[in-house]
This record gives sequence, structure tokens and C-alpha cells, in this order.
Amino acid sequence: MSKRAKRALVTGITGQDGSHLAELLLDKGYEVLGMVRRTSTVNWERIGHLQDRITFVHGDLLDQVSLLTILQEYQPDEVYNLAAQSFVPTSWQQPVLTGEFTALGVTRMLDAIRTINPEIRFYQASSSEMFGKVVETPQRETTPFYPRSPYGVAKVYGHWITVNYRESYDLHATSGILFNHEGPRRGLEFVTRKISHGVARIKLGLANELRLGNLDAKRDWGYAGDYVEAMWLMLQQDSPDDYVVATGETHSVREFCELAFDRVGLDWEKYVVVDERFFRPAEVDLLVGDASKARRVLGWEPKTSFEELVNLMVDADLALLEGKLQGIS
Ligand code: NAP
Ligand code: F7E
Repeated sequence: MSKRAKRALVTGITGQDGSHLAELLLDKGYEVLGMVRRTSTVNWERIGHLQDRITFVHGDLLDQVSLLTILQEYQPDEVYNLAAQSFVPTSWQQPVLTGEFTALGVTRMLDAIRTINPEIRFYQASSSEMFGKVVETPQRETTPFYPRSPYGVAKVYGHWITVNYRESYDLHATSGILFNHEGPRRGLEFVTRKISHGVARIKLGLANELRLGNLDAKRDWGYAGDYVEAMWLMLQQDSPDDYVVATGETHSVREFCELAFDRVGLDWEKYVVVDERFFRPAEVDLLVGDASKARRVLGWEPKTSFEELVNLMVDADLALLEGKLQGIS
């Protein structure tokens, strides 16, 4: 008798990482279940090209019944919990909701797994924002957390409840501590995409300035397409664990601007305006990760350099906007 294909449930499938992970899992022959929230209009831009190959299931991290029902009905082998309120500034405006999605939502899913089938392997999308006001550089799995936003605090809860369910109930529950990862599917509000999209708008004469906040902030930026492979590798290990996923390089927002404007032959200083509205109540000044454990145990390493990332994002936004302009001319 032939074995059935592996089945993975992805929460947050409509998001940046969800779309990349769905592609990777489909390529590997998985049956992919994508958990989506009911919305009055469909927001599947990132997964439109995959929609015929994904089984959509309706659920919400706020709704325990929906999680139990999905697991009972579809019996996945792996669950990738990518859903979250993921934009840091929104977490100050909606701190309680952020806690419900990003923190308690993790417990709801873990407990649904414990109840329905404790053999299901679980991936939690943890974040370098947990390191916040860093106490050690570079940051690794053992670096103590010091979150600087309600989002970061919620992610610390999500990380520890994952560890706790692993230790309490012997679940195969893994926490991937991923540093910033970007690409053309990044939401427009995040700084890298805001810059690449802004550069393309300026180049095409659709805007004449780009308003940003703290240009001195430094991040370890990688490409999302590379990082989802690490998620999958983590769930293929015999034992669950915690892993940092990062490039090991750090760059400032200013450097990102310089390279992005360079790509289209413009001088960033003529267009970028610092606007205090985009400063945060508490900032994460510098992040840089040490992914040597992921390299050693998972055999994972990033494939896309910082400059390649900037260029691919600017090129994609130019193509996107040129296409739209042609469509209306
Ligand atoms: P994203 O683009 O903002 O996507 C978030 C996803 O979560 C969307 O599909 C959203 O659905 C879904 N979602 C939000 N609240 C939900 C709820 N209550 N129930 C069900 N689904 C819900 O985020 P991303 O960049 O792909 O990141 C994926 C995960 O990794 C997140 O947990 C994020 O916090 C974490 N992370 C991201 C990075 C990074 O640099 N990208 C780094 C470390 C960790 P809708 O489309 O319906 O809104
Ligand atoms: O900000 C500075 C800002 O919003 C990066 C999420 O995926 O990665 C992401 O969180 C830096 C910050 O990402 C603007 O102050 C300057 O220092 O792109 P961001 P983030 O806050 O690092 C982590 C790992 C996650 O887990 C999160 O889910 O850029 N910055 N000027 C600005 N940021 C924004 N958004 N907009 C600006 O105008």
C-alpha cells in the first residue's frame, strides 16, 4: 500500500513567510493545509499562484474550537505556526490584541495538538525581537531575552510556552528564532519594503520623497525564501530544539537606503526625510545573529547576500509599478 503524502498545516499562509513555506512544502510533495481567517474580501495576493494546490481551512488563533476541529478533521503531521500580529509599531497601539494572537494563540495551538494528537510536530515562529535591548552580541540560542515592544514580549511568551509544552508533554515542539527576513512579498509597512517601493515610486516619478524614522537602527537582514527552508529542516530532526536563523551580518537602515537608491542611479540623501512619527517608544538598536547551531545541526546557511536582497527587492518593485502603469495607460 502506498504511504500518503505528508500533510502540513500552515497558519499565516497569506503572509510573507506562509507563501514561501507553502511553495517549499508543495515542491517537497506535501499536502498543504492553509489556515485562513474569514474576510469580506479575499487577501490571497501572495498565494494566488498556489491556490489550486492548497487546501484552505477556516480558523483563527483566537478561536480554540476552530483549531481543535481542523486538527481533528485533517490530522496533519506537521504544524507551522506562522500567524501573528507581526508589525512592531501596531503592538503599541493594540497591545492586548497582539498578546492574544502572538502569545496566547501559541498556547491555543499547542494545547489543541496535545489534545488531538501529541505526535504532530510543531514549529513556532519566534523572533530576534525577543533579544531587544541586547545583552550579548552576536545573539545566539542561549542569549537572555530583553524585549522592547509588546510584540517582543508576546514572542517571548510564545517561545517559552513552546519550550514548556515540549518539556511538560514531550511534544516535538521547536522554536525557530528568526532574524529579520525580507523580500518582494514583505508588507509595505516594514522598512525594507517601504524603501524598495519608495525608491521605485521616486524613480518612476510617482513620488518625490521617502519619509522614514530611525536611520541608525541596525538589523541582520536575510531573504525570506532562504529562511523557510530552515523551518522545514527543524521539523525533520529527531528531537525538537531551539535554533537561531540569521546571516551573521548587520546593516543600518541608512545603508539599506544607500544601496536601494544606488540601484536606480539616485542619491538617497536628496529624497529621504527623517520623520519623527516613525520613531518608536523603545527601539531595538542593533541585532546580529549567530546561526552556527543551525549550520552545524541542520546544515542550513543563507544563500542571498545583503546587496542581492536589496537589488532583488528594488527590481521587483520597479517591475510591479511599471506593470501597473502600463495597465492604466
Ligand atoms: P506577516 O506577513 O505579517 O503574516 C502574518 C500572518 O498571520 C498573515 O497570514 C495573517 O493573516 C495571519 N494572522 C494574523 N493574526 C491571525 C489570527 N488571529 N489567526 C489566524 N491568522 C492570523 O508575517 P511574516 O513576515 O510572514 O512572519 C511570519 C511569522 O514569523 C510571524 O509570526 C512573525 O511574527 C514571525 N517572524 C517574522 C520575521 C520576519 O522578519 N518576517 C522574523 C521573525 C519572526 P491575514 O492575512 O488574515 O492578516
Ligand atoms: O523595522 C526602523 C525601525 O518594521 C526595522 C518584523 O518582521 O522583524 C520585523 O520587525 C527597523 C526598526 O522591522 C522606519 O525603527 C526606520 O529599528 O522593518 P521593521 P522590525 O521592527 O525589526 C522582526 C524580526 C519581527 O519578528 C517582526 O515581526 O527600521 N525604521 N524608519 C523603520 N521601520 C519602519 N517600519 N518604518 C519606517 O519608516
